[in-house]
Amino acid sequence: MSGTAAVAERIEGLNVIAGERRPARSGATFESRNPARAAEVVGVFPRSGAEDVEDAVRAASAALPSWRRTPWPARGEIILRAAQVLERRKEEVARLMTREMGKVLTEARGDTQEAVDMGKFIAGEGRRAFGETVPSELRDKWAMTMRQPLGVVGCITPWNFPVAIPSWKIFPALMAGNTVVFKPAEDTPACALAFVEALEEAGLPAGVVNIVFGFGEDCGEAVVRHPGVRAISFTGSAEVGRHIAEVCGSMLKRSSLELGGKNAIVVLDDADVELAVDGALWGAFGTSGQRCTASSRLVVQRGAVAAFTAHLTERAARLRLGDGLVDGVEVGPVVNEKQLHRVHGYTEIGVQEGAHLVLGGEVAREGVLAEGWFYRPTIFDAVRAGMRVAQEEIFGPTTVILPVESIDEALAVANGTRYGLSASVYTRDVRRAFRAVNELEAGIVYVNAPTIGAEIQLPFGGIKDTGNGHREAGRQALDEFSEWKSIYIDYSGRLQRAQIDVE
Ligand code: UN1
Repeated sequence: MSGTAAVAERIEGLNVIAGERRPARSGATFESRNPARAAEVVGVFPRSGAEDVEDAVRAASAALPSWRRTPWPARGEIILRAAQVLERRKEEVARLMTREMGKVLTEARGDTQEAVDMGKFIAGEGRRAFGETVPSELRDKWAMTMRQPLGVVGCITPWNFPVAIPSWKIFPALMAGNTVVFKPAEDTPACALAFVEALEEAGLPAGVVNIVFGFGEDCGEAVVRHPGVRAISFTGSAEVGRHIAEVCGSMLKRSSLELGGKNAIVVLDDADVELAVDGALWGAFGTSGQRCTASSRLVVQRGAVAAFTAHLTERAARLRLGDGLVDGVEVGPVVNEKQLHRVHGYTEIGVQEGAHLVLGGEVAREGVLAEGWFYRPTIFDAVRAGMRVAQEEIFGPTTVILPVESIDEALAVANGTRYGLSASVYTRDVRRAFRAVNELEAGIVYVNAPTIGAEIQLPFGGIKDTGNGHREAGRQALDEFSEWKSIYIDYSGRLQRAQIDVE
């Protein structure tokens, strides 16, 4: 692989509505830029408004009757083919992703692979999608269930996993027989278009997935408020999620929300400290810390804290920053200038709160790094549980070390946030491991591995303010996008009254 990023073409993206390429009705556009070289425009996309969303919902509604009648296995075949297209185009999609949102190429390949995995996995539901058949209390009567689609669903996705997260939502939505209006993050429109192109190439009928590019306030909001959209699946900030839940609640519309995290790695004093350092390094600084699952808190028992902090700091200081397309680069930029300011703002907050800055804490400006939005891997130690840097989601390459005395204190500190997505424990003691697994308040728990790295065959999601009780991925993904229908078939030829004519 060559060491430098080739100058690539600029994409002229358009909405995909009813299978047609369309600009925004207003003619407005916006640019997507490469965060490693802010001057480079990756593409220009329509800045859609409510009228474009109206067109997209209309197209999705028109496509619904035929798509929901398409047999489940036939829908599954199309999803499987889309996964195969992404697999074939993996390198191209990954390079586009690195250019568009900055994660290093190996991670961009992983993101694309996660979508391939999701497609292959959920396509199999085309020949399962089990319902129940249960006994009836009456003679010559059957009782059973089947899944039914919701209708038109809105999928609103973030920039940090710009192919994987759309796949978690759109593949299962389609599998269950829904049609989709897709509003991807304004930072990653090109990746979203690549995902939709894979579906098109796989033979998805026109109008079944419609993509409207644009911003949350004028485009996302219109999707959420549209009465023709029966459900919203959203991944993003807690603030926006709360707003979506309120709007959907007032409209009696389903919303499934995957929001913030402040995920803790607990390192107990009997842990393999080197293994824990490996995990913390990957969990905190992978994707420049821009994962909902990032290991943004490191809760370390007193006996391990000196060695852990020293080794982690030494290793993090050596991480190579740069353009993720360049061989050997380990940490890419943050996604945009606003995030860069936000991350630095939290460094200032931590310093003011009296946390001890042991590494980083500044924008990286030397050489070509000055052309992009790079922030140095940042570590605070001697952090107390109540500090804002220990409570609020920073979504950047910043992690905090919280020293604790005992496993009781470790679990209390780990559980002491509003979020509950992912958590991990490092220990060699099976009793302590199982206790932590049982008591950590999180939707996902790891033992001797960091808080990132969920696989698509298990459900993904969190408790407390991380969400509103839904799960993505796994077989549970279908629950988000389907209703149960209960069916009674009486073949007795006479009126039988439930609860009354029983024997
Ligand atoms: C996210 O950050 O929103 O478990 C998704 C992980 C990835 C997915 C992260 N498989 O870290």
